[in-house]
Amino acid sequence: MTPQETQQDLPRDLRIGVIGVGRMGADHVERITRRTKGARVSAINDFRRETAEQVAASAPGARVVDSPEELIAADEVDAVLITSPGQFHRDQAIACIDAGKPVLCEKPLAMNPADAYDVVRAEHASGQRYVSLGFMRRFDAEYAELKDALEAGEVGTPMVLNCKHRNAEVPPGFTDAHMVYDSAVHEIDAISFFLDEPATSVQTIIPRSTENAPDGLHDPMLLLFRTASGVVVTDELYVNTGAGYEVRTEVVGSRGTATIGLDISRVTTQQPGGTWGGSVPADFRPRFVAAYDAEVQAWVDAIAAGTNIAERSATAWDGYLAAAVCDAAEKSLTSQDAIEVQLEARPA
Ligand code: ISE
Repeated sequence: MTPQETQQDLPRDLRIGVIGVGRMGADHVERITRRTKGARVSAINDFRRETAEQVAASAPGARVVDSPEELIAADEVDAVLITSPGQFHRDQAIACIDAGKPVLCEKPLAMNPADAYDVVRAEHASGQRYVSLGFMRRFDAEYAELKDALEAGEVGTPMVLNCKHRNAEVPPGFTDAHMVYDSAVHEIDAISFFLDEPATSVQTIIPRSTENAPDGLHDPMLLLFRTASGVVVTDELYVNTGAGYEVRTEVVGSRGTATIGLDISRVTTQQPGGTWGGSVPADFRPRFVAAYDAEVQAWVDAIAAGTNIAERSATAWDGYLAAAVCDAAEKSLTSQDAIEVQLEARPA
């Protein structure tokens, strides 16, 4: 065998183009460059060119390109990771489908159900599966364990799901719509993931707000969901605690309960004065780093295996379901009434 033939037979790294390298995108570039096997970053785009150049400097071989369209079309891009703001996801995901390139799109798939449904239809019309959606919690070890326990019937029939989602702080400009489409969207997907059925109605309940919240933000906020089989889900969202990042899920079943996110290992009970304390992660990146790593690796492996979408990954349809539930939650913000989720038919 000549050296040339050996070279050709070696599996080539998947060349990933990353659109949007703010906080999350830069994190993904670092992950792909240092920890993901069988992949490298080949192109980067950000509307702030200087940011793109800074991040590209840390990824050997990555070229900065001028626009998302140019990145998606580039020959040296085999697959695309979208981490731009949510309002651009529809067009960028559809451009990837049109270019025949697998795409991992960060959540949300879109900022309204109509846009999300457009992505579902475009993928369906292409006759291929291209779109993975970045609901990384599906790849978290505790989430996976709870899912397996539910499937094995360990707590019997689920009746109630209690969720908590607390951030130390959120970026400037965060609105009630972001609380729904950016934060609660994770629990909305978790409902489908854990229960194998989406929420069919949602009611928003607004208590008095924290003084840490910027003017006009309803923080905290409670969401009450129902599913077709009769499960009730509560979600307490509080995104300006000033403390740390806490994500908990408790399932109340007919034969027992199961809780994840307690982080007992971090809790100390022997502090002076008998206080019960401990520490929580600063934000979602340290808390879910292993989940993000596993999600991106599973995506790269699925593309290498020719399936494009990892088995546990959320799909465009999951993104559409989440957007439809977010839409009902947003409508409920004004009236605080329970709003039914409106769904289009799933393309057959
Ligand atoms: C953020 O965008 C995320 O996706 C985090 O996982 C979530 O916890 C946070 O609330 C969002 O703002």
